[in-house]
Amino acid sequence: MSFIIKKNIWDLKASVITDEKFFNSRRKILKNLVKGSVLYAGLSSIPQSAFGQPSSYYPPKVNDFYKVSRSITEENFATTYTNFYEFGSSKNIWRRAAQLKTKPWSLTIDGLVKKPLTLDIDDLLKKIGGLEERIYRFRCVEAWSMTVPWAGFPLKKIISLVEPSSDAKYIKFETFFDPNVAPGQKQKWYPWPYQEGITIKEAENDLSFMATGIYGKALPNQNGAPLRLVLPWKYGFKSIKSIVKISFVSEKPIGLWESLAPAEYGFWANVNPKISHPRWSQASEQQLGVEGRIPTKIYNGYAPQVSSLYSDLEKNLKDTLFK
Ligand SMILES: Nc1nc2c(c(=O)[nH]1)N[C@H]1C(S)=C(S)[C@@H](COP(=O)(O)O)O[C@H]1N2
Ligand SMILES: [Mo]
Repeated sequence: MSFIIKKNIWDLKASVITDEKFFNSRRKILKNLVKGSVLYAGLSSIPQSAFGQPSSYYPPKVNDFYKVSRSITEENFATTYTNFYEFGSSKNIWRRAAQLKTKPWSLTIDGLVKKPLTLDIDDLLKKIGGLEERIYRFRCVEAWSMTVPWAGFPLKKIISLVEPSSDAKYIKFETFFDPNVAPGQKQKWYPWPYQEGITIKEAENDLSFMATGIYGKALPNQNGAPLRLVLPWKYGFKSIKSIVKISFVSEKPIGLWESLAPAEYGFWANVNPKISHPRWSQASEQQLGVEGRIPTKIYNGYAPQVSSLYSDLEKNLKDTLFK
């Protein structure tokens, strides 16, 4: 991201990728381990993971509808090559992100809703009920991509919890602000805290996902613990990390990147191989840990699920739709 990409994926050495068979057998092992620990827990208290969420949440049950025909990205790539500008502009911020305290973690859901809420993430997860796992493609605007199993719940569950009023048209999301923990936030030229927004219609789409985990475990901090958005048909910068506030609003929110460079990182940011970024092509992508490039698909391959959201826009605003 940023105005000039300082490091990019071509620096990464190609490496063996974890194929789905291997991933699934690892999952079985994990599942049995978790079952064992739940039995044991009957004697004392419920075991907690390092990230505070009960380990009995992971790995969650698989939602088979969301699978893909390409290989899962090796976990080590997805968790050590990350964009999280609060901790610096390089991809290698995972050690620094470990400083973030994610327990307790207060989340506020407010704005044009009948039932505003401020609660700890653990209490939110109790209200939500269960978690599920979905394998999604993920495409950064910088033209790298990955394929990862997210754990979490559909964003529309939050909508039904707070009951928005009819004048709520957009949802605005905000990341934490704590420059003592996140040194990137001392850089005053960024309009912190990181902010992003989508329409309520987009939020109601079944693909819109709130992630609390990845690879069958709670999210590591660098991937946006304890709660992040995942919108797999949009460029990655819309998938805001470490959320503390979700507001239902009537006006279109302006994201951090949009406010810095509106011609490069627009509101819709739907993946489109035909519309170049002003400084590079979006026609193809480099998968993390995989040699060679593959063609990028319209809406990142999710057109059947989301193109109806944009039928009006496609007629009227062809060029701005993807910016
Ligand atoms: N708060 C916050 N959220 C963020 C970012 C960020 O810098 N800060 N980077 C975005 C970008 S550009 C991408 S591509 C994805 C990367 O997610 P990942 O690091 O888990 O792959 O997070 C998005 N969410
Ligand atoms: Mo990105």
